Amino acid sequence: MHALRATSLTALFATLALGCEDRPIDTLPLPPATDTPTLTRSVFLGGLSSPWDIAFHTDGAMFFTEKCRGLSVRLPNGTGHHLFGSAGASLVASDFFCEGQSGMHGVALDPLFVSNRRVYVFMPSNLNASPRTNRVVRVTLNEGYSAASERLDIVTDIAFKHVGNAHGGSGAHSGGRIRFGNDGYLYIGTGDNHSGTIPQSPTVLGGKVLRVTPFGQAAPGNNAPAGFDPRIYTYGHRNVQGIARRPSDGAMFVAEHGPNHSDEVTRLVAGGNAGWDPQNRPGLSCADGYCGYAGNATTMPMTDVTRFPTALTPSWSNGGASQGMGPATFLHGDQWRAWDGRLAVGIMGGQRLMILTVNTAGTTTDVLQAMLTPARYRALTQGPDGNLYIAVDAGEIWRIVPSPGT
Ligand SMILES: [Ca+2]
Repeated sequence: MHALRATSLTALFATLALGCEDRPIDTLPLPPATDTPTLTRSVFLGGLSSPWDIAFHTDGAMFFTEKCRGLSVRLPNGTGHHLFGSAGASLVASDFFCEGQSGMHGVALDPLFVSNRRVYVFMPSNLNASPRTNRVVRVTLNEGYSAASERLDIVTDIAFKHVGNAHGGSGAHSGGRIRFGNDGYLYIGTGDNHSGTIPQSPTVLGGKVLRVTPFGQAAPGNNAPAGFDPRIYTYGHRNVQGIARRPSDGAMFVAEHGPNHSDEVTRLVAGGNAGWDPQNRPGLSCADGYCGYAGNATTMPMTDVTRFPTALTPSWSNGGASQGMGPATFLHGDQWRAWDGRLAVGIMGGQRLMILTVNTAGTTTDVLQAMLTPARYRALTQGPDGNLYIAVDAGEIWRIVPSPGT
């Protein structure tokens, strides 16, 4: 198991409003500065290789994925086990591989984990040789968290970028975050694979949010348009790497990073089109049929309301250069003080944490920047202790403890 390191420092925060030039800032008053939490950061787990996602059981067991290694668990007593994935795991997946951006990504615990011990991961597989696919795979753990068994692949046909093209190597834009909703269904974010036609395709499971039962069947009420795969909940996405469930009302939001502009947060509505359509069109002819990088926020928008007038309106767009928006989670509990109920969003290229206030209608009304240590923020998950756990690409999982401001 990885060595644990425990360093600590106090992080400072600024209430810097950012990036809201495309919408009026707020009807909600900003909280008094003294109600802003002070955050203390420590390195909870180090020595990891590209950690990608984090999930907790209520007993404090922390599951985490590493892109090329697979699924592991860290127990509250500090011991751990490599459960599923590469050689050395309790359950080896010989079809699992990592390539380019892809590898073992999202992890989620079954809502009934306490009784059924089921854990779900998102990963590429070569069981289908050409094209290879991304899958959502379920395994079952023993009581001691030391062994995984009973693999069941619940979704086997999520689009994977099998070969490179003019826009990047194979494995790009797989999406990969998975989260259960309050409704008990699993939400699966997928990516466009640098394909012009996938996001609006009614049948190819890339550039989508899927919503399925724990056995992978289409969830009732997905409201996909006629002719669509019934597992599709929303479509027209670029690369869904953040999914957040709002505890107060169960609303689901996604965070996506834009091509070279327009990172977006979007509240999901069943059957909705998020408006990304990077295919050739009159006046544009793009290498390999993908125009995702051929334009700007006007000519190749992340939400194209000219082509799709009823597209889902983003909750928030940064309105400028993309800074690599990735994971997102709602902070909840009194310990977060004025940030209770706000959406934390991790920025990878921009190497910071953003704190968004999202009203009940789903609109972002103010944006703060948390002045934490710069890093590529890959995963955000609140633990059962009420603290925020952050995976960063540099190979660490941080614990962020809020305390009253001064
Ligand atoms: Ca959009």
